[in-house]
Amino acid sequence: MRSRYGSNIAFIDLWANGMLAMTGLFIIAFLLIKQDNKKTDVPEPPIQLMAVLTWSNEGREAHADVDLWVAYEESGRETAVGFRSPTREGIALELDDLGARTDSYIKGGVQKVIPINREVINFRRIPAQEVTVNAMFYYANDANLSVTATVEVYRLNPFKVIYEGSHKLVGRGDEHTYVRFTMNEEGKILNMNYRPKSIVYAKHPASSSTDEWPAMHPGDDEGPARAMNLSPESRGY
Ligand SMILES: [Ca+2]
Repeated sequence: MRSRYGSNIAFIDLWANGMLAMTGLFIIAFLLIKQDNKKTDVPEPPIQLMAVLTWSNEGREAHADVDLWVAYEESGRETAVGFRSPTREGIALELDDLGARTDSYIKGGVQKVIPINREVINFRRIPAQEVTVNAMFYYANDANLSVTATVEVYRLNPFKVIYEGSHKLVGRGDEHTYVRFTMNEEGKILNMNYRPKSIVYAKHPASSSTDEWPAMHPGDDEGPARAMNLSPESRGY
């Protein structure tokens, strides 16, 4: 009996130690799995919103220069992002596409054109108040040319098409409001409308800071059109 009792104690000790070892291995394996999962987590995208302008790359429209503009209000102050003020507070124009002129290159002595007319403004954050998205027909060799320009606005996390639409810009200097929208911090649309609101020709709402739209000079009270110097020569035409 005694020896049988002693043998049971030894067995229980062995079993308990085995279970302890198994539990330890399980915890280590679990931690390793968790660490591995961390490595494969999808990082938060650096871009929250994206506004995209495209226009035709065929015929005379291919040579037109159209500009994408975004304006937003925060704390009673309006700021705009476009070719004259390409980076503001985490919102940036990627490239001022001048039409075929921007995309030409020489290969083997022959001029080639990349068939893309596209401007993108990326938002690394969501402005607290209303965002306006406009396009303006800046320049074309033919003063009577009309250009159909398409604007798309995307939220990236999670992905959602906020707006997509086309409009015919009639002649140089024609500006059109595609969409105005307000989002909360989570990216939910709170309000959306299509009422026209000029960014290019708007009066400057603030007084003097050169850091505000449209990077005007102190004392200049004639609005962005003058500050932008809309003459074609200013951009090398
Ligand atoms: Ca442009």
